Amino acid sequence: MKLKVLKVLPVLLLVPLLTSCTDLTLTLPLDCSDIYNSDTSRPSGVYTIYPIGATSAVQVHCDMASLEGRWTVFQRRMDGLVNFYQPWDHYKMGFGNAAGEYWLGLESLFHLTQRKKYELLVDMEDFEGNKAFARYSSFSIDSESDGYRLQVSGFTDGGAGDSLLHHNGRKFSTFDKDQDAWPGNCAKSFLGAWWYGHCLDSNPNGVYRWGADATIHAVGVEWEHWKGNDYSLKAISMKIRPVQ
Ligand SMILES: [Ca+2]
Repeated sequence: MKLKVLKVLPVLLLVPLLTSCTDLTLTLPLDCSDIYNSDTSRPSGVYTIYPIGATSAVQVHCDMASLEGRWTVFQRRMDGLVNFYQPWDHYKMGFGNAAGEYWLGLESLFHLTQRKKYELLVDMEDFEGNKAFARYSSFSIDSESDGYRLQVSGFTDGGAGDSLLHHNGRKFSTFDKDQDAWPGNCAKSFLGAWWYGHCLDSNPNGVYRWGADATIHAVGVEWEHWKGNDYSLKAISMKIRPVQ
C-alpha cells in the first residue's frame, strides 16, 4: 500500500509544478502589448515589463489610449524635472521615473526590437496646447557593438512632419561617446543624446527650456519639421508596439 503511494505521488507533484513554471515564463510581459492582451480593460499607466527575461523587470509607462493603445513608451518629456544630459552608461541602462520623465534604456530597447517587429509613434505637444504626431511603420535598433544604430522607415504624418528619417542608420551618441558623423561632438554642441548624424533634425533628449528660445541654437527638446530648431516642446513621448 505504501509503495503504491510513493510511486504515484512524485508524478502528481511534478506535473503541476512543471506546468506552472512554464506558464510563468510564458506569461511574463515583454512589453505593454502583452499587458494589454492579458486584460484589455487595463488603462494607461505604469506597469512592469521584462524586456531581457525574468531577471530584467523594469517599470514603464504604457499608453493604452493613443491610436488604439498597446504602446510601450521608451522616452518621455513632460515637465523638465529630469536631467537628460546623461552619459553613455545611463542611456544604455535607462534613467528617470516611469510615472514622469524617463529613458527606458538602449539595451532594453535593443532586446525588445530583436524579439518582435515594432512600429513607432512620436507624440508631441507645444506650450499653446497644439498636438501632433509622427508615425513610422518599422523601428528597431542594432546591438551595442554596432552603436545601437537606428533602423526606422515608413513615415506617416500626423501633423508633425518627419524629423527622424534624417537619423536613420546613425549610431547613438552621448557627450562621452561620440559616434556621430560630424567632426565635432553633436551631443556636446546640442546638449542631448541621440542618433546624431551631422547633427540633427530632432533632439528629443535636449534641454527642457519652455518654448521658443533662440539664445543658444537648437539645444532644446525639438522636432524641427513641426516647430523649428529653436522651439523646445512642452511634451514629447516615443513609443513602440508590435506590428500585427
Ligand atoms: Ca563627431
